[in-house]
Parts: sequence; C-alpha cells; structure tokens
Amino acid sequence: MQKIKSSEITPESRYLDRRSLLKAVGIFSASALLAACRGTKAEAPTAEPAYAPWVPISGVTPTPIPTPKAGTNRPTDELGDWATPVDVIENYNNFYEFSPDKRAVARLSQDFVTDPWSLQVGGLVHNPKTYGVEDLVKLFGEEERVYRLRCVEGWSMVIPWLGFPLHKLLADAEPKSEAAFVRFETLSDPAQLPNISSKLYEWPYVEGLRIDEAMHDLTLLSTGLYGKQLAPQNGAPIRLVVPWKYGFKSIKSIVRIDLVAEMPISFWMKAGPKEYGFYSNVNPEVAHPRWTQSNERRIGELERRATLAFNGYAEQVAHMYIGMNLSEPNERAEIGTW
Ligand SMILES: Nc1nc2c(c(=O)[nH]1)N[C@H]1C(S)=C(S)[C@@H](COP(=O)(O)O)O[C@H]1N2
Ligand SMILES: [Mo]
Repeated sequence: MQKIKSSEITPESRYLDRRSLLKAVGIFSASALLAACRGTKAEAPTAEPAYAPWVPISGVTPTPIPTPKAGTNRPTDELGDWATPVDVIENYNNFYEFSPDKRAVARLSQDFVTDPWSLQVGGLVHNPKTYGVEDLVKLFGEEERVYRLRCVEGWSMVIPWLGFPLHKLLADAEPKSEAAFVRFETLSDPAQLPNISSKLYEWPYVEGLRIDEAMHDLTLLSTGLYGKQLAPQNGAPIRLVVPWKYGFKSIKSIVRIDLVAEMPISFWMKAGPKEYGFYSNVNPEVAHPRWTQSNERRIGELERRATLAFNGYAEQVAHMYIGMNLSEPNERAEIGTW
C-alpha cells in the first residue's frame, strides 16, 4: 500500500499561513490549536480540525434536548435511546466536499443537484448496470432502520434511516467469485462541490467494505431519514450506512459501486494512514492516536457516555472479525481467511 506523508499533503508554508490567519482573526482557541498543530504538521489532516472531541463545541455547553413526549414522531433505537431531532441531523454534518465546517454544510449544499442521478454498478460482476436512482426504491423497496451513528471524532446520533440492504443491489449485480471487496465512490463535480478544489485531500471520496460486510443485513443503502428523502447534507440521493463502523465509512452521494479483488484505499486512509484504517470498526478499546475512543458525546446530551464495542452491534457482526487483531490500531493486520 502506498502511504502518503502528511508533508506531501500539507506543505509547511500552507500550514503556517493557516495558523497565522486563524490567529489574526482571533479564533485560534486552545482546542483548535491542539487539533491543528497535531493534525497538520507531524501527522495527517484530521477529520475534526476545529475542536478536540472531548471539548464542547466552541466551549459552549450544549443545550440538553428534552426527552420527547409520547405522541411525537421520534422513534427509539433497540436500546431505548431516542432518535436525534431531525433539525440536528440536518445541521451538523461531515461532508468534506462542501466544507470541513459541520455547521456550514447544510447551507452550502442547498442547491446540490440530485435529480437526475445515476448509480453505476460494475467491476467484477456478471450483471453490470446503471440505475436511475428513482428506480432503486421500486426495485429494492424501502424500510426504516433506527441506527446509532458514531463519528470517529467522538460524537454520536441516533438516526431513523430509510433505505434497503445493500445485499439486494449486490444480488442483482451478481458478483463474480473473484470479487472480495466493494468500492464506493462519491460524485466529484467541482462545479457543485466547492471544497474538492482543496489540495489537502485526494478526491473523489472513496470507501470500501469487505464483501461479507457489504452483504451483511445491517449494511444499508439509504435514500431518506425521518420518513422523507435525504437532504443534500446527509448524502442525497443515496448514501451508505454501516452502523458498526465509524461514521466516515458511511459514504455519501454515491455515483459508483464496483466489486473488486483488492482492498480499496479509502479517502481517509490516504489522508491519514496512521489514523484511519480500512476496517474502522467502532472499538472503545483502541484509542485514536490523538484521543480516546472509550466514550462519546451523544449530540444533545451533557454527559459523555461509554462507547460500545461495534457501536452496540457486536452480537450481529463480531463473528466476521474472528482471527483478526482488533487491538491493532486500524485493524489493518489481516489474519485468517482474508
Ligand atoms: N462523500 C462523503 N461522505 C461522507 C463524509 C464526507 O466528508 N464525504 N463524511 C463522513 C463522516 S466523517 C460522517 S461522521 C458521516 C456523517 O453523516 P451525516 O452528516 O449524515 O450525519 O458521513 C460520512 N460520509
Ligand atoms: Mo465522522
């Protein structure tokens, strides 16, 4: 695997410029300094440049979200936790093609054109096909799945997704026997995605799953949330949801899905090979090099809560990782059958 040094991604001069700029406008908080210093110089860019995850956003104590009253349309997950309110889900987003600023993505993505949209499925399959996104729900149906989303930065939400299991689409494509991984790619249209001009990252956003992970019934292609179509900021018109992995695996606004023989190198593996690995299963035992993963902030709650192994889905998915060294950061060591 080719590793890209952070020095190649972020030239020193650029880094210093950004620092002095931030200093000049007076927004260089202690936490930002910490994240920025570590994130760009010695190491790789971070998924969270603005604040360290154990510090509340902008130093402000978040307003607790009251427990919904009976009769509201907020469902709970299978652990009994309330879904995060829809306006929070739609206004706190990681979507780097628009901006690394989570609170700016909703605004910047308002005019994103998601109709017409085609999804190309190919690679090592017997039945390559290009689908109009409007046909997908007709072909594969739509169901609600209330899943936890745990971002690698240390926050989480509960989201009532609409969608269909990816295995339905894969069955239609008929993977060849050599297909061992699935590679996903986001749209990379510079006219629509302002931040893909950023040289800090290598575009398009790419993600991957091992084929058994992709075939797992929890793995969803999502077309909506809270009973309506996805907003652009949440990855319209179609995005992946893999609830037992860190949120960055759940790639948004997908245009291509390819069955491949080799492990795909993902966007974050390129951006920070020491920090983000292929498997990236939620694991409270393995710290990120710059922060703990043992706990998380459920958006809307004051107290941090313990992070669960495989984000609470261990019973369903842990068997897929038997024989792998899960204590290795990023779980890159491949032992066993793969
Ligand atoms: N194409 C693309 N997909 C992406 C991202 C991104 O920057 N670009 N961010 C990821 C990260 S880090 C997270 S936590 C989730 C956030 O999904 P949400 O905004 O719908 O909650 O999307 C993931 N999918
Ligand atoms: Mo994330």
